[in-house]
Amino acid sequence: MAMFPENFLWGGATAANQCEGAYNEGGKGLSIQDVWPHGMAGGVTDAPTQDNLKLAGIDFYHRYKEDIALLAGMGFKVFRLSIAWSRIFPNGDDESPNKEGLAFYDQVFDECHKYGIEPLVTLSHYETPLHLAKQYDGWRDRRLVTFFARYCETVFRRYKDKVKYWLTFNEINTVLQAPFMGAGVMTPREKLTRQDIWQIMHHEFVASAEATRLLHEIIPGAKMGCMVIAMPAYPYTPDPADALRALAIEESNFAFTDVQARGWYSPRALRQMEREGAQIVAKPGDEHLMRENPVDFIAFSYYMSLCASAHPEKYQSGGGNVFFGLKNPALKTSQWGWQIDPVGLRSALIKLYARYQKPLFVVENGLGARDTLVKGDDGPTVQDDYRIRYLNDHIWQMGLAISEDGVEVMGYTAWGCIDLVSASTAEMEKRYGFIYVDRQNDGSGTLARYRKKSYFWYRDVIKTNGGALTPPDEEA
Ligand code: BGP
Repeated sequence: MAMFPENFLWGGATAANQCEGAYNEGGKGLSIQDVWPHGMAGGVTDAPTQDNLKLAGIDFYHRYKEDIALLAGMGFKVFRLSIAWSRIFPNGDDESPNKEGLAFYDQVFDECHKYGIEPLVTLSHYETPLHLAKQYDGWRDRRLVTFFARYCETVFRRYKDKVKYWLTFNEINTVLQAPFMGAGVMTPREKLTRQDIWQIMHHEFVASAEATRLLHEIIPGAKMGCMVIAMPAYPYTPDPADALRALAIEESNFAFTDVQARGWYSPRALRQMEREGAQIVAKPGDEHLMRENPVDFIAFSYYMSLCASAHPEKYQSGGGNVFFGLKNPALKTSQWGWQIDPVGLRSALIKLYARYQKPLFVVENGLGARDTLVKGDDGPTVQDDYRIRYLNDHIWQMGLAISEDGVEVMGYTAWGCIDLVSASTAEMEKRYGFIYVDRQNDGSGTLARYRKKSYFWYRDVIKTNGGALTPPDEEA
């Protein structure tokens, strides 16, 4: 059965702060990631510190040619990467852009096109310029809308012949749990009121609409996507109260896509604000701008589903990145406790498409695992059958959503297609790649790249447009 349309965009995804390194080269300013060495597990430092693996990343900044050639070797049609805002505007609020930063991405995009790879660019992937975080408390301040628009306009004009697919904010819904990571807000989460959170969201929504407006004006035919963490929530038991709890979790996620895909807050979100005593401070024209400029497609990351109950204290909790639910006894977990649920991807696709009928794009999915380098016929490699199984089963379910459920999916970019520094734990040894990078948690390693078994597997999947996938093995 042909599961995938002919022009399906197969590829992989990265983010600047997790792979580029060169944190202080080429005129780049500091981003919040440069002073956040241990991710969700730790705090912010005064200045960059040696233990921060992101400062050097995997040195993509200097090795992008080799890396893109390796990705091209798998037949990539699309490569998702982010522009580090602080490479273009070192402080975020500068009047004019940094030429060296602009030139760097020109080279990267040219290199992609050399192999017929379309770049898919995230404008803001957890890397708010540090100055904006310190000086303005990040997206709490309305002025960031102006700074972001200036940045967007600059990169749209510069790359108008090179980039057709764009995303505004990576996993915009993380702002609920992690406003520092998601929105560069320095005020600790516990000190923020619900009013603050709604206001931060509103600023990002306005900025997203303005970015979409600018994109359509500057690059006719280009497509803008929003990007959320999709996480289907299952009721822990058939108790209707549990079902309602699960529904509430999903609705709080839809609150983001509702605004970005439809243009305004849903009646449910407006009621919730009212209940919480929150009143968004909007400018005249915000509503019009947002209603007139919804995104063209909906992109999302999918790693796991979660379970919900009206009585969570009765059950064990499960692991997760930013959102945590209850442990689902029907599922296995990754080495980091993330629940592995390929069918959940199909259900996320069905739900999002039913709600919006806009094209979807799976822009992150993958298994973070510890890999062991072994001797292969062709040099060092990793026998990562566990990763192949994970990806195979997820992609299979995505195929079913397309072929059986009629969902329109533009493409699939496997997360961390080349090993990089993890976002939540800031470590190197949580690896997602088809390509192994010799860098360890203590910072040691040669940075050499080696192709894993999954590299050749994914190459076949792409070459056969999904024909090389195998039906999920119930026993595996
Ligand atoms: C998403 C982020 C990515 C990425 C991925 C995997 O939440 O958008 O940046 O890293 O999760 O998470 P982690 O790196 O924590 O394993």
